[in-house]
Amino acid sequence: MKLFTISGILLLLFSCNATNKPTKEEIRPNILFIMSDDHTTQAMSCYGSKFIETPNLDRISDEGMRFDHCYVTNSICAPSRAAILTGKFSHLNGVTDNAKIFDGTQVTYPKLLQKAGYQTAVIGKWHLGSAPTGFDYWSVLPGQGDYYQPQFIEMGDTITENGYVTDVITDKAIEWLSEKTPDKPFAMVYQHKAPHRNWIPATRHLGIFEDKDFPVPETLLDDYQGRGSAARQQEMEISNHLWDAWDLKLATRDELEKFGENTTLEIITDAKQHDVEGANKRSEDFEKLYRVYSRLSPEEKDKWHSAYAKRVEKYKNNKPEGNDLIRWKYQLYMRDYLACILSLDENIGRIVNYLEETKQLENTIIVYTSDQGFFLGEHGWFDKRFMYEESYRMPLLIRYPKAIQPGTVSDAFVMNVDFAPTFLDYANVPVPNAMQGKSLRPVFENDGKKPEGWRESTYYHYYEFPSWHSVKRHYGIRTERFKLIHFYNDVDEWELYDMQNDPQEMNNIYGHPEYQEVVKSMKEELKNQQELYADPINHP
Ligand code: SGN
Ligand code: CA
Repeated sequence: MKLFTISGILLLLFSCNATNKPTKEEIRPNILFIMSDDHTTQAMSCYGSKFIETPNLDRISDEGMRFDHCYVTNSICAPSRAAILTGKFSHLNGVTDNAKIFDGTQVTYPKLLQKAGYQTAVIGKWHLGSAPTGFDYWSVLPGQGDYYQPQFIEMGDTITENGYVTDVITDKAIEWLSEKTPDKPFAMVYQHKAPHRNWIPATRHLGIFEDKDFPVPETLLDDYQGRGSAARQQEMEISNHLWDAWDLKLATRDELEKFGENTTLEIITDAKQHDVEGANKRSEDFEKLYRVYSRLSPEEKDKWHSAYAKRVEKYKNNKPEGNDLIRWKYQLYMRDYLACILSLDENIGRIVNYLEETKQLENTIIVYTSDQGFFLGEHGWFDKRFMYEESYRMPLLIRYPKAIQPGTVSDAFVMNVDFAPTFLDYANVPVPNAMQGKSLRPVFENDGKKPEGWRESTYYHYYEFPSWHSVKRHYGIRTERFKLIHFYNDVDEWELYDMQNDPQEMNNIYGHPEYQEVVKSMKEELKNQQELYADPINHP
């Protein structure tokens, strides 16, 4: 019988007074977990972005706590999501890479909350291969999902909605919030597709940054001297690995229409005469873009072409060369990526306002994060995967005035596996021993400062190789001062960075005689972390 589980008994003890009704103080908080896909701190004004204003995210930060050292355990989508749900590292939850299917019979925080009487829902991106478990209601995008006219799998049925994905996910989230019962607390997992590749903004933001030039990162033209083969051999360079049509939207209306009518494009037949491989890639590039383009309504197509006309014209008639081409591609990439952030921020404003209007704001823990960080041209890259800071660090904002001093900033080292224990802790549900993260309560209670006895390092392990973007397998630790990384599998290379003197991670100091002692103690700490998290990997 459910009531006689340990959590049930504890709940009865904690949540009832003599009249069997919870007192005001005993009311458990709602949890709104907001996660976007590939949104990095460099594109949030509360983290000092040089590129964009995000007023609605800033509000969560101003009224809550901003974490400056929140790290992902494995910088890629499905693994991060599985770690968040289970509170465990990839080797224990089974989702080491995006191709793995999440075993939904595992213990997750939504399941435990559901058992403890919470109403639970997941809306938006899911990307875990199996159907969601532990949710009273679920409506999720299949796989990566689509930006326009997105399909959802809603409680097992496939449906298509009209509109732009970020707006639609929010409409659905608000609808669920308005229909749930007021008698029980809720935990809603509200997850965006944006700003994931191929970075398509809402029609109202298409072209909004076309005349703007964003500051160029110092390391855009990085030549990877001072790093190892992993940095040199990846395939995520703005210069070489962005696709002209798919990523940069460099295709005319005529080309797209002909492609749709199965007319062979001249640019492809011409290319075939001297470069068959290049022509095939071009064809694949059009195919990918056409698949999303064909979802647009005629009005959306008009808006699309007027937004991109200028860049397409330049591409056809006045295409830059050499490093100018890299700088131009960087601008095109940034214009689309950042325009996706505008609707993301607007929609987060909508949901927070909804909670405020319905007087649920003060009793709701609001979390904003992203499944990992992302490169915005640093080291010449887009995408993530590496343990280098831009992709390793996650944004994390938490608003909960009952426990968190507004406007606080935390320098404590936290990880995505800490989220589940935190939610369970505040919901008065015992945290299972098997969860590897820690509740952030002591950090909140210490106004963000590192609490006594808090962890000194974060542990990381990335597995998806060989695969997309060719980032080699690696694991490592980060402490306040240093980062140690071991690339393994097809190589055996170590890297050490001094995060204080070399925050951009340009100089691998592993092997420098003056750092021998540091290496020794970092390896010791790495071993401790691997034992602590039971990651059985052997390293020399
Ligand atoms: C797609 C993207 C990749 C991206 C992965 C994983 N290619 O495969 O660039 O790294 O998703 O992203 S695309 O051409 O299909 O857009 S993740 O966020 O889901 O892990
Ligand atoms: Ca992602």
